[in-house]
Amino acid sequence: METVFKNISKIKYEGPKSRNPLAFKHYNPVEIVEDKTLRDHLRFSVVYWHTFRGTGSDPFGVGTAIRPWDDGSNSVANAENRARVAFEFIEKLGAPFYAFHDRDVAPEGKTLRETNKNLDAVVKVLKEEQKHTGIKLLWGTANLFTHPRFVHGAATSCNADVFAFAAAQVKKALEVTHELGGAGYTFWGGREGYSTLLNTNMKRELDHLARFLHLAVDYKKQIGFKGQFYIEPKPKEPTKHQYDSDAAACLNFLREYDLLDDFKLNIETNHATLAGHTMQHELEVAGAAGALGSIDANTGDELVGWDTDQFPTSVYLTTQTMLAILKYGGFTTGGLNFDAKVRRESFEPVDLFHAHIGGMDAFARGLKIAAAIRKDGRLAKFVEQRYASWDSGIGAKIEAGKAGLVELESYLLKQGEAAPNVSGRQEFLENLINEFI
Ligand code: XLS
Ligand code: NI
Ligand code: NI
Repeated sequence: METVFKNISKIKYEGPKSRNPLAFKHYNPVEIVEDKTLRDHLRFSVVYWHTFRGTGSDPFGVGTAIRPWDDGSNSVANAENRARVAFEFIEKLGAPFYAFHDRDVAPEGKTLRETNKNLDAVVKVLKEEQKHTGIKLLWGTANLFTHPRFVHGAATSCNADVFAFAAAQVKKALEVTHELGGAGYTFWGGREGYSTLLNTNMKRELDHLARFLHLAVDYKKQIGFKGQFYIEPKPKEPTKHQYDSDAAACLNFLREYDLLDDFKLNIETNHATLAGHTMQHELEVAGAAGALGSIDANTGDELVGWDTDQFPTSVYLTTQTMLAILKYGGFTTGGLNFDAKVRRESFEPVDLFHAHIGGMDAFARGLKIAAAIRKDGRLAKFVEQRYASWDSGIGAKIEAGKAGLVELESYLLKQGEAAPNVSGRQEFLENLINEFI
């Protein structure tokens, strides 16, 4: 089947000298870095929601995107056709994975039963397309935020029926993800948060959210779904305060409710910056807790303080991201999922290719640069030496739990003063990184 993108052939690697906008300059999927192919390191994934359902609408204007294959209707036939087009796109791009919400791929019906039937029809097409293209599902998820029933949230709604509806929806989404061999399943909080505390019982809402996730874990085991569960932190939008506001908040919540063993985090770049953190920070918090699962790769605008979901193009950012990923042993179930959308002004289908090619090339460069920094070893050595006082003597004793306050006091009484500090050398290290970029 070849229809929509007939003027675009499979995107090939042509090397850094190529001037072909529809070729990779840096992403050579079979190239080996640190004993693994780029394809296996980066595990690129295309998102269904932005790339095949995004219209380019914003609060001030209607959609602008030209998508000749989409008849604009809510019919199942249109959804099935769209799914075939999506796979044609992903295959030509050469991304090994995709991700979707239940409602991206199939229209909502009048009743839950009808909605599930619509989903089954499209899942049949997805399954066929996965089979003949070899493209796999990175993760599935349920849209628990668009429909007006979710106005007060889903798992944290004040309306118990809405909790039940969301639970039924997740049940179905888990079955479908399982059927499609998904490597994971993501819970992004949607409207799990509040607009005002005046009408909110926060404790009760958090208890309900935990109950909801426990139900999902139970059902996952019941159906034998082996994929990884993720929570995706985000601090605001759509609600004023989202409960899963950042990696630390998510980890604390998971720990408090005894869910830590069953979840990892899916860290999104633009969510990290909205939370007032860097991506590097969020990856480090997740990684240090052994919970770094997957990445929603995008970027925000430096001047617009909102979730603009732009394609990542900064090599500095991708280098930092890949340094963290390599440090924590690389992706296992996760990958680099482009939760990003083309700008409203980029309304032609070919823009979808430019956007993804750019993101993939930026990450290929980030990976190669990160690997070179690691091979060089100076950065790691610097950090190691910075903590040398902990490797022996009093430091080693403290770390081993063998020194109490009494001993520390007598140590210092003998020393008289702490050993002198050494410069943190931030500028030196920044220059070092730039040697490789
Ligand atoms: C929204 C989130 C969402 C999740 C999937 O900001 O990024 O797209 O990734 O529900
Ligand atoms: Ni996301
Ligand atoms: Ni987002």
